[in-house]
Amino acid sequence: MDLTINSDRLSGRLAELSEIGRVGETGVCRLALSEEYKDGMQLVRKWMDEAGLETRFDNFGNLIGRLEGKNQGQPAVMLGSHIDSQPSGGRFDGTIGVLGALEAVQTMRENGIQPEVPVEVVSFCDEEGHRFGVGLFGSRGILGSLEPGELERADEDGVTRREALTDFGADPGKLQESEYDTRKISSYIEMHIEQGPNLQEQDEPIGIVSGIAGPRWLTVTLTGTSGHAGTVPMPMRKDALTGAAEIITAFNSIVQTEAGAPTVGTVGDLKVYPGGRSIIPEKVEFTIDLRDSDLARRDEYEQQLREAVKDISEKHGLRHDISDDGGTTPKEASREIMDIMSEESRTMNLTPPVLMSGAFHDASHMADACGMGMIFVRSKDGISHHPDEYSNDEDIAIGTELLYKTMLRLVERTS
Ligand code: HGY
Ligand code: MN
Ligand code: MN
Repeated sequence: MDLTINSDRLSGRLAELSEIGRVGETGVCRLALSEEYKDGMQLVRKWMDEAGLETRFDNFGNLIGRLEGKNQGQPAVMLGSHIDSQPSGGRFDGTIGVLGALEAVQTMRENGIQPEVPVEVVSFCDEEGHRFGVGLFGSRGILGSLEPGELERADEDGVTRREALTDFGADPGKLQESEYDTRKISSYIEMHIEQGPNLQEQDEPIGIVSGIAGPRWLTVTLTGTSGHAGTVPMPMRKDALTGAAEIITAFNSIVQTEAGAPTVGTVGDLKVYPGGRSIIPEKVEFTIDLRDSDLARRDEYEQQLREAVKDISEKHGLRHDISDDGGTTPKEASREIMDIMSEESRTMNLTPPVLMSGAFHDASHMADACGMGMIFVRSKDGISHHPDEYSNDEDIAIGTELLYKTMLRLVERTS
């Protein structure tokens, strides 16, 4: 395919960024605001500077590169994603969106095209939410959508987000200075790996996203009575882990109530206290990740889960607590941006399939501020959040070419 973007430069940068925080041959651990994250952001900033963007870090730990348009003061077209990763993540999740966005803007400049309106490339801080337990921090931050107490959330070493932001060089006392007047953003587009099997099954390099499922995050804590595993008779036990096991099995059934629905439920982390082969578990803490494209169905399933926690806890004589870790509601992509992506795809002799995103993205929150569009790039075997995550250079280049063409259509219009 004839490409306008420089695919060698793009794949070279992706390979170089993948070395920062590399784990094993192909994995990445670049947790938000970690040293690896800082190194990665500095490298991306260097490339943004080389591309002629005006760069800055904001107080949420976001990196923003800006190119002025012919018409000062016009709302900007924003392109972005993230370079923070899961602890045993892959090297494509988020990074292709940041580097693809930079490649699109750099190509526009190198072709002597000055946009009518400003363009911003953003590498959002802590999309994944692993280190402090809640994600989409940087994109929620610029929109003024943080929950109370988020800066006090601590990682497993007890370092708070506030301390980590300060170490990063941000000023968590001045977050408001980094918030956007959303009238200053006209649209947001993001390229991301699909992280699912659909494009591979349809043998398509890219897809156009119609919407993003909304995750609901909870933490369930069950407390019973510890005791000697050899001496406490079964009828007398208040075993927190037995209760947790029953609740998790119930949750797994609840989310599969409606055959064919895209609802998914995951318990990804579970801690047992005090822990030990010969000790009856006193306390268990586990995470809930419940996602759906239909908010009413998700709310119904959440209610059923809450009832199951209550009933099963009573059955086992356990105290229970369910803490709210937030999430997002399901979001729709802009029809107008989807149509532009389809039109531009046809100039590339492509007809990308339209599909939902089960994964959330920074686009989930940007959709609250402006028209949002996403381009998916094929994931090998649908693997993600794993070192075996893989997308090939050619598919990434095709996705970036469409991102470039879509951006050109959006930046030529003044509002
Ligand atoms: O979990 C997610 O959906 C995202 O990839 N962090
Ligand atoms: Mn991601
Ligand atoms: Mn991810």
